[in-house]
Amino acid sequence: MTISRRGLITGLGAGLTLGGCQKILETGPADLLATSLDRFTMGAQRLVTPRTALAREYTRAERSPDFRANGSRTADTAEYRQHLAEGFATWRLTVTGLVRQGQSLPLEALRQMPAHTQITRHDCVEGWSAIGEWTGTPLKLILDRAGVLPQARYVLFECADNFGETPYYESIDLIEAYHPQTIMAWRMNGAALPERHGAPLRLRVERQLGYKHAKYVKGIVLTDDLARFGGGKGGFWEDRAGYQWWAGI
Ligand SMILES: Nc1nc2c(c(=O)[nH]1)N[C@H]1C(S)=C(S)[C@@H](COP(=O)(O)O)O[C@H]1N2
Ligand SMILES: [Mo]
Repeated sequence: MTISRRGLITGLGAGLTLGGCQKILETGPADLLATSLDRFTMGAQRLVTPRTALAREYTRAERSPDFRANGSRTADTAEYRQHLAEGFATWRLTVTGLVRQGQSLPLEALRQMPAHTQITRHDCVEGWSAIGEWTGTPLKLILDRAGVLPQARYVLFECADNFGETPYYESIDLIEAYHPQTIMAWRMNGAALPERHGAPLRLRVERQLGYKHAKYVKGIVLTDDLARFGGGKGGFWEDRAGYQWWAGI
């Protein structure tokens, strides 16, 4: 005799249904329990869906012919000028803080890791948008290489530019950091990342507003406390102008 998979499943289903009916007849609270479990699942799903959803992606033909540069258009320090002149040959991205193994990664090491390309729309709070193609290393791969410690809650990006008096910086939480469209980009529209767009490396965190997309990133810090950095609000514009730390779009 052969028992088909379908037969097994049907049989199992019937048994469960019968069991369920009996249970409800015998004890009312089982039904109540099932309903509240459903409600719980739905609530959890509503909370989770917007965090895991992908940002819309576009076609190459939809790319903006002129992608505006905003904020710093260079990192105006002697150190940065030197790196720019050398084609960033000795430049390093450091990964420090709550990690198992601190990293000091040359651009070449990042380029040798699996890369991801995405064509997305950048939205600045100042009221302009632009569509661009970005290629880079998924932040997740960089974090995995360093080994994020369980106490870590935020990923903080230290930039090479001073905007006004203080260095630009930004931070995101770990859900945003592990999202597949969160990359450290080193190419834009098929060419090396231009100076005004954050060469040699900038964050693309596609479901967040423009100011979260830190340019000229030289350091990544894993932390459990944003209050220790800058003005304590997790980012340059958050400190200075009260912009929302959570800038989801
Ligand atoms: N290091 C650094 N990153 C930055 C800024 C900046 O001034 N310095 N400006 C932010 C703002 S407000 C926006 S809209 C985008 C602009 O990126 P783009 O110049 O590539 O258009 O970068 C963000 N990241
Ligand atoms: Mo912006």
